[in-house]
Amino acid sequence: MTTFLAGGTGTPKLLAGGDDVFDPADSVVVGNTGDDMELGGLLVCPDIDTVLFEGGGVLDRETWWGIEGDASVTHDYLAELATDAGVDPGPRYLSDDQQTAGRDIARWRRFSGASTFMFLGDRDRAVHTLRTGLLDEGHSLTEVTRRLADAFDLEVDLVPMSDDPVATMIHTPEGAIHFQEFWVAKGGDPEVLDVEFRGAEGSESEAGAAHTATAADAAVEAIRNGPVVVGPSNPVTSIGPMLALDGIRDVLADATVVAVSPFVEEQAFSGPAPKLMEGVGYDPSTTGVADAYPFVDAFVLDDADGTDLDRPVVRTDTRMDDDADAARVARACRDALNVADSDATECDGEVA
Ligand code: FO1
Repeated sequence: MTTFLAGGTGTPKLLAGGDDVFDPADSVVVGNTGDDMELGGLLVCPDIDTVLFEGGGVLDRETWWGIEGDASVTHDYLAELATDAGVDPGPRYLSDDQQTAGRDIARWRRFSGASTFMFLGDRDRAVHTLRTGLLDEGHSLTEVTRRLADAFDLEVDLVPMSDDPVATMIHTPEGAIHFQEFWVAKGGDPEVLDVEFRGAEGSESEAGAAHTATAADAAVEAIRNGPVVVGPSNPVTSIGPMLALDGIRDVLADATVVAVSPFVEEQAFSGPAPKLMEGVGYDPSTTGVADAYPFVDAFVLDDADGTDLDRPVVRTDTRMDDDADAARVARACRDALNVADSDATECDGEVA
């Protein structure tokens, strides 16, 4: 069995092309839920859904979120009505009292349904409606995610990192904002002073939580049964929320883990990783990734990445533009797992 830690687009891309290397039927994917938000009463889980939709063959592969060719009837009409009603598209946070009232899992990331700053396609919205309905009936996010995975005929076992709320909050000079406001509404522009995983142990607002978030049992068990592959996801907001959970950090320390750097030395492939890493005090580079991942036993780096690390390295071309690229990176991950297991020192060169 292999366990993947997934968030953003890095690990989902690796999974999509790596199915000949890592048998999906023998893989567990632990999804980040720090990006999740409640919009108009619906729980949206972007990082879970990217894996769900990709595995179900319906992912919009232009954006790596949402459903390909999804209709936008509801979104368009809502935006039109809101404009006519003079309603700003938002993000429109509910009041502080409402942030911690109602369903627990949506704490600290509740936006009113009048917010149209995020696009929700019609079929995508149906997924959130079903998910939220089942949660309200008393099922855990793990149970609901597995039910949705059945509906999409997923081969992998997809589980969330936690059944409790953990909200990724970006601290900026203007105050703390939810990750989706930082990324979607503000295009990743604000200065990042810090990143908080609200609800996890040690977070600023932990005292206001119903209880401190714990890792989902299924996630802990999957990591314990590893080995574990961390794809080239953003270490801060895609993987960081998982590392903020004691249960996950503890089992990762004992597991065989390999990670793909999302950098080529100081150059990130895409997204806000450099700014976020600097914001939390890591060098925005492969060196910083290694510092953020003390539990990793071997790394996969790009051929052009000459970073000297204190752990074994396998090199390949880590750019993933298509499934063939992803298959190559998956093979390098498999080789890195072998290197980690055999405790070799360094294995350079193109991976077969
Ligand atoms: N990203 C955008 O840039 N704009 C959007 O309107 C948007 C809507 C959206 C709706 C559902 C969903 O699951 C994801 C969505 N995303 C959107 C992607 C998302 O903001 C991030 O890319 C992830 O949270 C990072 O993994």
